[in-house]
Amino acid sequence: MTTTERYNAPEAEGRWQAAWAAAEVFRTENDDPRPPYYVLEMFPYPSGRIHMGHVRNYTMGDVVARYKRARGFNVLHPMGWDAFGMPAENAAMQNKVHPKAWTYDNIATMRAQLKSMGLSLDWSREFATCDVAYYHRQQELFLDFLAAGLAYRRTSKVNWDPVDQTVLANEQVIDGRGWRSGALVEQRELTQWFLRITDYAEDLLTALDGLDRWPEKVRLMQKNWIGRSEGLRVRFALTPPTNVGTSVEVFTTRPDTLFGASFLALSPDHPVAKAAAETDGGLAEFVAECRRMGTSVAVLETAEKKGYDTGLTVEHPLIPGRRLPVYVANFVLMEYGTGAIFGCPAHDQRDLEFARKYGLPVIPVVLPPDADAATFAIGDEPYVGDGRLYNSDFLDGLSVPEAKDAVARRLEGETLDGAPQGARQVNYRLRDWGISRQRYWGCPIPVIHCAECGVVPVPKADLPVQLPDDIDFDKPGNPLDRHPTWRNVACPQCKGPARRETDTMDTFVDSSWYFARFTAPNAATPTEPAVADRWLPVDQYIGGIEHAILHLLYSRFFVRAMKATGHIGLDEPFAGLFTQGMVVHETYKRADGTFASPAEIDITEEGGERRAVDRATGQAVAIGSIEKMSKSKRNTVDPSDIIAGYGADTARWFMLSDSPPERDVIWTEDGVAGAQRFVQRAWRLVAETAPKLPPVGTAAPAAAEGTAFDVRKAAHKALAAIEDDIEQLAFNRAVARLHELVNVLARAAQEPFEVTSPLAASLREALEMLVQALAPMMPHLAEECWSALGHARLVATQGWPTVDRSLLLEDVVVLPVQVNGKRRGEVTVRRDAATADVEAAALALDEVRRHLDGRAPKKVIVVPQRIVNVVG
Ligand code: ANZ
Ligand code: ZN
Repeated sequence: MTTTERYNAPEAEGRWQAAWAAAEVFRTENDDPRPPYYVLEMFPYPSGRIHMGHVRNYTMGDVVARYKRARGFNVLHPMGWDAFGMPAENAAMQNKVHPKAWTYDNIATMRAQLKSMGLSLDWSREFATCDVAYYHRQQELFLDFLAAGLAYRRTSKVNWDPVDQTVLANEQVIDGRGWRSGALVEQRELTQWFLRITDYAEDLLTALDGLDRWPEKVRLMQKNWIGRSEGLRVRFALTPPTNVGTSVEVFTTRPDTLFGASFLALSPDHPVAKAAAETDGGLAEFVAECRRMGTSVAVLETAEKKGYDTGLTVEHPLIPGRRLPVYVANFVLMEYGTGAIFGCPAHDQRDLEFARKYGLPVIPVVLPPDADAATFAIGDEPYVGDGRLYNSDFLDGLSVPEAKDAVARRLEGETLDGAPQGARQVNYRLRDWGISRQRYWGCPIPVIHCAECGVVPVPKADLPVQLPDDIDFDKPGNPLDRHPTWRNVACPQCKGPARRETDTMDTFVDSSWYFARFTAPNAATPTEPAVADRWLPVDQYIGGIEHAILHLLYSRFFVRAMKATGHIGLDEPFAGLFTQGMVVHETYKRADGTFASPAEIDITEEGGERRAVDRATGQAVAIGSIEKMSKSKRNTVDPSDIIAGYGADTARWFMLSDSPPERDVIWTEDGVAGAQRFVQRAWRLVAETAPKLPPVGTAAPAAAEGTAFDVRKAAHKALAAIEDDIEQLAFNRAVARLHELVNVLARAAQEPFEVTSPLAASLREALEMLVQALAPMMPHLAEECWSALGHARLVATQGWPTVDRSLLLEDVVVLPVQVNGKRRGEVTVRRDAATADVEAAALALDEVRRHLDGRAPKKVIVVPQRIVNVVG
């Protein structure tokens, strides 16, 4: 027996990566006639180094890409960099390095790391969103959106991060603090650029139903984010009319509770509140206090409900002579509905808190199913369930939906100031997308402000508006604002002195269309529409659940806006979406409370108990909970260390093997060692068996028997199952089947056999199938094995083997045998056995012979694969 050398992964991997690159195996042509398949992983932010989350994400995508390529698709699998954003500026401020240099250096490092993973990417399509060539086309898109009315400018209250000195989106404010700086967020009035995503609110919502290859969870999150609600606008007459207006309009989703109304509440920013504050110092003070507190949803939900009685009153629209007090309240948002509400304390939590605080009436009007109208009362909790209306005049006895409809119909018929008093309305929680950022490292918004002409778009011929390189970060704030020459320009229209817009775009804009740009990365327009339409939607998009809302929603909006402006012909960017779980690891804590990294400790195991010590000091270290890998917990493992030590295939295999891809995977040393053992085991099997096999191209025996047959069956069965597994992204199941197959083949290969034997030919077929099935997951090992099996061409260019379905059937069947209609025994025969053989086997049974009393049967009827009937 030959002794085989251990597989030297680090050496072999570099060699195969070079071979793939030289053969340009992963380069994709747009005019390739094969059917297109687009697989994409969310592109990385170039933070400095790749982490295990990247390894997991990109390994999954790569398995799909390699598999689909083998299945005959023209696969697009590109990579790029989400390269604008704050960290580059922070690095500039802290380390005096230019954001551009910092970013491109990081990209170079991370590109090399990704290449060391052996990903089957078309690197010729690579770009970074900070490349001038990319943001040039983004500026073109912006101008088209502007011309189409999809981009506009207005003043709005913004969340201002006083530390980062920038505007934050609502979702970047977490518990009232900036998501990055952690600073308490302030409210400011600023003129901002917006994209009109709300135009598509209904479409973005209803189209979710068609995204049947998206996780249900993500669709639900998007649905809630869009937040559609059906309600009624109701106008209340101010009585007596005042100089601040004659009526106040509210938006309600519960018009059925109108008879339980006990007050009106206005947002501090409501025009009536503002007008009233002019003559009421106390109110002015209250409004100012609300401003300081902010309006992020989180703040509003946790803050104490507070109000100020304006002294104004309105008339109840359904109860003549009933007046309700008008408050200004801190929990009413100006940006939602009409910025005013009626409060029904019996059936709404906030209203109840408010009523208890200010001594307002609590009148229940919906009676729970089993409650008694005479005794039912509201305590600390409002009643928000279903029931029948009572205390409600013409609504009494109606169900909640019936009552809603009845109130709507009644108020639609009434008029106030010459207009209907009520109007049904659909409302969305979704707001237009504020894209202005007061930052340097982003895509400049291509407009010029002229005192004479107003906002003037930069003519397309003058694009790109390039970021200046000579900037200083000595002061906080936007360096573009302080730039002496960049900012001052001639107005494109009147040629007079004007100034550039110094806001740059939210980096979510950059990531909202990169998938389209990959289809024609060098086009002189944002897209080549026909090419984009051929590739898109992305067949399989893979990324983290943290992008379930914003990135995906913005991309869905962008594709619609690009369609409206002629850049693309479809509505949805991603047909299939998969959100992978996280990579988690144990944490280690020293006695002084600091965390130790896995590399700094040694673990020993005694009697099933694991102990950790600090390698440097020998001190005991506590083994803590398993958490997402993070720098702060120091429980990270550097992919480069693993790749340098064990090889990329081991890292890839481990990432695929341990847990279902949607769940978290626990990174352990043992797990990695196990993956490493499998690599060597598969290599030994192939390398030791290969010299005993007949040459490449030897057909497997069609009618094999014994071990030769078992080997063929095992391989074809495994392959068929792995096809399904990969189609369903159930990579861990595919891994388990490959383990099994290696076991079966390793056992078979131990039997003595001649090179001309059926077993030898069957083993060749089975080992080739094994290697081809391994190839999407461990591509380097697969190439090494493929070559050891005598192939001159790369396995990466091989078509997927064809499963012989007949081998998937169970090979034997058990047939009952009847004599004159009574079951007398059974025979076990090959499924494809000839009728005569089945007949002979049945007649050979002792029981059958006995019941025929030694005579020959009159007739034998064989129903193939079912039954044998003997007539005596
Ligand atoms: C009266 C009422 C009675 C309400 C009741 C609820 C329960 P969604 O489903 O999110 O659309 N509301 C309306 N505009 C508001 C604003 N700008 N700021 C704060 N709250 C506002 O919620 C709609 C409900 O939220 C509306 O229905 C209104 O309160 C409140 F038993 O009107 B309701
Ligand atoms: Zn001008």
